[in-house]
Amino acid sequence: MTIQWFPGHMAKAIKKIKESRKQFDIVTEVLDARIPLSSRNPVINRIIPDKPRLIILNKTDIADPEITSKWVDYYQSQGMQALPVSTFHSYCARKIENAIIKTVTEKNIIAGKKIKIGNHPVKTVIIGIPNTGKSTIINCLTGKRKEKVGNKPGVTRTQNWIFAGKNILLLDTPGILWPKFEKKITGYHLASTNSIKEENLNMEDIALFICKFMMGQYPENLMRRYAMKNMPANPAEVFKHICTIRQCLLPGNDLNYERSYEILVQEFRNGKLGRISMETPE
Ligand SMILES: Nc1nc2c(ncn2[C@@H]2O[C@H](COP(=O)(O)OP(=O)(O)OP(=O)(O)O)[C@@H](O)[C@H]2O)c(=O)[nH]1
Ligand SMILES: [Mg+2]
Repeated sequence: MTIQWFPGHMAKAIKKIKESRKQFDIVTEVLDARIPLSSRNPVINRIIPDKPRLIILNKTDIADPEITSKWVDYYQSQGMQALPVSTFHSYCARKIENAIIKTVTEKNIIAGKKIKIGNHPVKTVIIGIPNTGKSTIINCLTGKRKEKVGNKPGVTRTQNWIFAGKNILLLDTPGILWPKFEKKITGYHLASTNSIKEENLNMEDIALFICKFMMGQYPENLMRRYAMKNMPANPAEVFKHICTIRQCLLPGNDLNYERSYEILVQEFRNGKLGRISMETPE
């Protein structure tokens, strides 16, 4: 199955970001730390190629810590500031605030311009694919619950400027994807981590993808979560086992495989299977 999701509101959001790009000093790009390549939207580079960039790797609380630190090195080696965070940690706001100021001052020194933080606020757009935590980050920075957040893609629909203290102005934007994923696996990664609207997905297909990935890369986590003494020979056996231990039954006591697919996908997305990263830098 080929996965793709590019509704009209994303095309509109891209147009609006393009129109307002002169207004921001830097771009703060929020990635999902579990999939730092697949969650990077190539359109962003195309529409705002020339602004200093801060890469935030969010949701590190559910990503593999060793792999996350490799991703930080990877992006820094490409001349970008990369910051691993979890919005669930109390120091998140301070860390991001400092990184925004550092990005703008460092880049302005390089460009030979003088910048005095405090004279005028640093303006940054908070940009990224759906559901990476952009609005949650803005709420952390402002200390308010002003921006609507939700554990599904496509929550933010409008673009708003919001003050975070005196020094920083933030523009919240809707999550944006792009018209065609070059690699099929990108769609699977985005679907696994909940950045594609569910009505565009086949749950069995995604569950199978996650199951095979876990069997290959994190077998102990899968066995631990579902109390399996040995790894079953194939995904079908894993789902049968989940049905049995979670009592997923249909009337007449047939196994409810659909339910087991939902269980695996939801628990993977919520970090119940442990701290998992789906992509590693080459
Ligand atoms: N585990 C984990 N979940 C997070 C973190 N930050 C945000 N979330 C959750 O991710 C979900 C999406 O958060 P939002 O802030 O609405 O994401 P968004 O990027 O604004 O999403 P759109 O507006 O749909 O593009 C919510 O359920 C948040 O609670 C984090 O650091 N760790
Ligand atoms: Mg949002």
